[in-house]
Amino acid sequence: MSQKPAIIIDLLFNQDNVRAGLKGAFRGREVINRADPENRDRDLSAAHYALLWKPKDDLFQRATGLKALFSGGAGVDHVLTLPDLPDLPLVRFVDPSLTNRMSEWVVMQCLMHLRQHVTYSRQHARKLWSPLNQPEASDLTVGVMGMGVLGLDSAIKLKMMGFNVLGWSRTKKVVDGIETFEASELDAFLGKCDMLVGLLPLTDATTGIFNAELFAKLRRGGALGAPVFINAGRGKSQVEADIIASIEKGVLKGASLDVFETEPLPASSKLWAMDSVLITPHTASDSEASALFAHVERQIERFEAGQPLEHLVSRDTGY
Ligand code: NDP
Ligand code: OXD
Repeated sequence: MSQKPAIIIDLLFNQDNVRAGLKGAFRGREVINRADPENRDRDLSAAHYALLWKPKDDLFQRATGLKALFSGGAGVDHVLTLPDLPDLPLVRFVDPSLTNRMSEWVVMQCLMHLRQHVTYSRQHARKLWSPLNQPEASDLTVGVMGMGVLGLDSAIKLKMMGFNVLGWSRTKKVVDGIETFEASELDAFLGKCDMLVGLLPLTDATTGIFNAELFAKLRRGGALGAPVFINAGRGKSQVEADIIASIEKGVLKGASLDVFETEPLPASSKLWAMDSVLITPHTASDSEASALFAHVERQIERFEAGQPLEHLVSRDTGY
């Protein structure tokens, strides 16, 4: 049987995970992992597919026979801004393994703020036994900005935990038990939120959207005293100077941030030292290599069978 067209793997991921995931993946197909030294000068011109996350600069000059591209993550801002990006179908990563991990992170962050965990861990360090006022999840409203694959699942799981949940997205959604708002209803949505969760893709429209003006529109006087901001979408959607100033002024009570304007977050950032800020290193939801390869394999099978690709990115909306 002749080999199926080759796939290039150009992922700036942990290579132990990539190599382990590649064992048994893409059966009958030549796999060119660009991280392997023996592939450094390899001819890439016959490959039909490329799976990429922050690829090497020369990918598109050398891989001239590509028919479809696959993002190593759910977000595609890093692909759409690549120089020499060919005009090919681009599929992003959608998989329960990614969705579940993100919802775990979001629910955990909301609970950490609800249960005053930030203050308790400081008290712990000082051996201080000092119970605080304890509101219930149902006393708080969490608004999710971005009701796509990840935002919707997080919203449903937050609802299950007892929070009142609202959703905001570009186009109106209908979700049982969750009040939803479309883009033009942003102010009405913000005015009801005690916690704001960002799960937006990075596009022109969402760059810098989480700023002082937006934070000032969140509901005040809720069960936590002031609103909390939680972001795992993209760092360039937030204005970090405004997060810092809003916390200092009491406009925000605190924040949980997984993504940053510059990653890794520079040691000089004031965010590191803020008591009410929880920081994770862009790990809210990692792409699991074996799940990613299985997803890409499924999409390639569809493509080669003449069926439409799923989870296609729109060049018009940028996500
Ligand atoms: P989706 O494309 O499924 O959802 C995006 C959502 O954002 C949609 O509801 C969309 O609205 C909404 N949206 C986009 N632009 C606007 C806008 N201008 N105004 C209002 N709403 C808007 O993406 P996912 O849920 O799969 O992923 C979301 C993002 O999460 C990714 O793009 C990535 O940046 C980030 N991410 C972060 C990870 C991490 O570890 N920190 C891991 C994985 C992803 P509509 O429904 O109307 O189209
Ligand atoms: C993604 C990410 O977009 O991990 O999947 O940020």
